[in-house]
Amino acid sequence: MTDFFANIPQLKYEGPETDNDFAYRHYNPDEIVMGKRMEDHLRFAVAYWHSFAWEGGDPFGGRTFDRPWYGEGMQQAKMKADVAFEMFDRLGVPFFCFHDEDVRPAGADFAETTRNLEEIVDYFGEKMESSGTKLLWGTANLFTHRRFMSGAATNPDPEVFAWSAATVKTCMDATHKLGGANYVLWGGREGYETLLNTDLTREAEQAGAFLSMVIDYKHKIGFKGQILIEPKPQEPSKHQYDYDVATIYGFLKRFGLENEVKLNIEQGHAILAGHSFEHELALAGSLGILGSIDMNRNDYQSGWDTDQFPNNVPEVALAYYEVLKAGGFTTGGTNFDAKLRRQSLDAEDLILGHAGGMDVCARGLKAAAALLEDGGLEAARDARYADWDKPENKAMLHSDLASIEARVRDQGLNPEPRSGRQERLENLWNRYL
Ligand code: XUL
Ligand code: CO
Repeated sequence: MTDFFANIPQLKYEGPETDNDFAYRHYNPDEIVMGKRMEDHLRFAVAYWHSFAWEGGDPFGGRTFDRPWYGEGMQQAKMKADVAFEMFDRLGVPFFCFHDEDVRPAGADFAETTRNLEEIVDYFGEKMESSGTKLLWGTANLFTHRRFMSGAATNPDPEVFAWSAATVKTCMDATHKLGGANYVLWGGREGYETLLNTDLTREAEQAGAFLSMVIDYKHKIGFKGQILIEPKPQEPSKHQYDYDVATIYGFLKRFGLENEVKLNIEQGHAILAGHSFEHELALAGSLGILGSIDMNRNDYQSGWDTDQFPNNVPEVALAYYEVLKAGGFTTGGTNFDAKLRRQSLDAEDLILGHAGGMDVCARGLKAAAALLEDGGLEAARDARYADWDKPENKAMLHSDLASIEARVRDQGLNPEPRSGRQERLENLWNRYL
């Protein structure tokens, strides 16, 4: 036991009327929503990097946090793990997620770095066993070290490709050993700073080959988890190849991998791509590649990936509506890819950031479920397209322009516009928020 969270109790559901800051007002793990426990719908995970590895820096200033585990040794890495698992327990979150870089010190060479990772994986294994906390996903950090400055799989230097492939193998081994439900690939520097020095054709071929090897390795080791790609349009690179859901789907089709890979969709990344979160989720749902979500929010004025905890119930409700409509999470879940503001220095800030985010998600989920159960939105949508179910209209999709022209003439078609009823549907939504 560390004393980092001393004086902070384990959080329980106390209902909306409680005045206890260290309690849930809406997140009630056992409450049944659409036939399933709330905990099993939301599948919350803590992101190790933001809560335990990030030091509060921004582009203009360094560390603001002061944590007893900061440093480069294995001792520090283990203390960090002790505190992390204490937080999972205080919050009652069922899952966590990590990059290799978040959890182990780098060694002098690849072999030592891998040994450090394996030692921490064993340490995690014991803690997961005794606490019941599970791994939502593992991933490799292929973006922080200077060797990745020109990309990982898409690097012009084949030795960096090799280093990256070897690193992903070790991180897949770690994830597999810990029973991870998914493995994530976020292409932080898979993109470019300038087209003047970039060969798009080669870089796409390298990325396709890399992903194929990841999938082959998954099958070779019998990893049953889902491989997920996380879209983001830019930052750190000026342009990232995994721009958004549609772009990744095109990439997967190009390399014949669309049945092997799903997506981990992040709120803030959707906004950076010029979409809404619900747009990205709806599109992934319709393409059958909605896997998991990174929940957070961006500051809409700054234009950066600010990774704040969610605090906007209507937005979150729209997102969970799409998740529920797609059938809910199977291997996926709600990972808080969210960090404190750099002035939030205290241990309790970490707890309260997550607790507030969990309550916001719980409210969003309940609103989404209520609207889905109401059925009004889906009924209105079905009614809008109902004429397409008539045989003569359905047949048109397999017809040809000349036959359709003949039909328009013969039947004297002259379509009358009909209302899209947007305000009525917005009012319907509002009843559930
Ligand atoms: C970066 C980001 C990553 C991925 C995992 O914007 O979202 O933390 O979630 O590498
Ligand atoms: Co993310």
